[in-house]
Formats: sequence, structure tokens, C-alpha cells
Amino acid sequence: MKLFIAGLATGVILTFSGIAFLENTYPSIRGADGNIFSFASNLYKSERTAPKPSEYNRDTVTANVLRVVDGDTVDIEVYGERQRVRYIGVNTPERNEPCYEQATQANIDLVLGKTVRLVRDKSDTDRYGRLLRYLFVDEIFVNKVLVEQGHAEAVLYNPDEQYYNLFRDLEVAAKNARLGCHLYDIFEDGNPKR
Ligand SMILES: [Ca+2]
Repeated sequence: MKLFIAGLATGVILTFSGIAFLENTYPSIRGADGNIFSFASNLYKSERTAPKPSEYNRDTVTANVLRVVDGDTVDIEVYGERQRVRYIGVNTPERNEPCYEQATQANIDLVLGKTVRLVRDKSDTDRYGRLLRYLFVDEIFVNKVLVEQGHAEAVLYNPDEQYYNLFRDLEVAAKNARLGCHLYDIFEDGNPKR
């Protein structure tokens, strides 16, 4: 009985400290009704059951970055499976474009071999089956840093718009400072499909 109570108390403490951490890290984590408990109970439930590939659409998972494909795409391992992840809200130059190497290297420097947190917006995958996510390495918000450095442009991928205004402002700042790929004016063609 004592053991049971001790276990229960530990669980309650961990649950509430976990919620506090998540709220602190992701102020937008509450639902439209301001209720965090539906999220917390989903998280709890998902931690308790064996994950299946179809469950990658949970709000946040931790994964290892195996390979950097280019500036805005990586291959990760999550739950023993390899998955491709496309960063949302940003776009970096393609293989045949100026600044491709620099943008890819910037991404390598940020995430390769690191453990990352994957955070979804509204969509789970794109039409190629890639996971659509924001990436964090500790407190570093990778999507945001790529735009700040001038290695990525801000792109609105509806309905995943949570950070679009922030990214757009940071892109303007990077452009004005002629940082990264802005030296090549690569993002000035109005093409959002890069
Ligand atoms: Ca791209």
C-alpha cells in the first residue's frame, strides 16, 4: 500500500512538472478552450502504449537525426523507424540553385547527429508522406534559426501557420542584413515551391 501511494504521488508530481515544462516551452500548447488536460492525457496515453507509425502525428516526439538531405529536410529515426521530415514554415534552395551547399551545411551544423524534438503544427504529413514538423535542439528552434541566418525563406504552408509572421519578419531582417543566401537574392523570385 505504501509503495502504491508513493508511486501515485510520484506520478502526480511528474505529470504536473511535465505540464509546467510543456507550457513554458510551448505557450500555444493549450487548446482553443484553454484546456491543457486533454493534451496531457493524450501524451500520457501515448507514452503507455507501444507506438505505431500511424501515431507519429502526436504533438511532440524526440528523435535522432540520421542524415541531412538538404537545408529543410532530414531523415530521422523515431521508434526504430526511419522517417523523412520536412521543416514547416521555411524553404531553402534546391540542389540546382545558388546557396544550396551553404543552406545544407547550416542545417548539418544545427541538427546532424543530434537528438531533436519534433513539434507538429496542424498537418501531420505532406503529399510525399514526409512528416511536417518544427525542430528543436534543446532550446534552439531550428526552423527559426535557418531563417534568421538567411539560409531559409519564410513560406506559408496552410494550415501550418503558427510561426509564419515571425519567420516573415526574420526573413526581412536577414535580407536587410544581406545574411546567408540573401547574398544571391535567391529568395526574390516569388517561387514558394523551392
Ligand atoms: Ca527546399
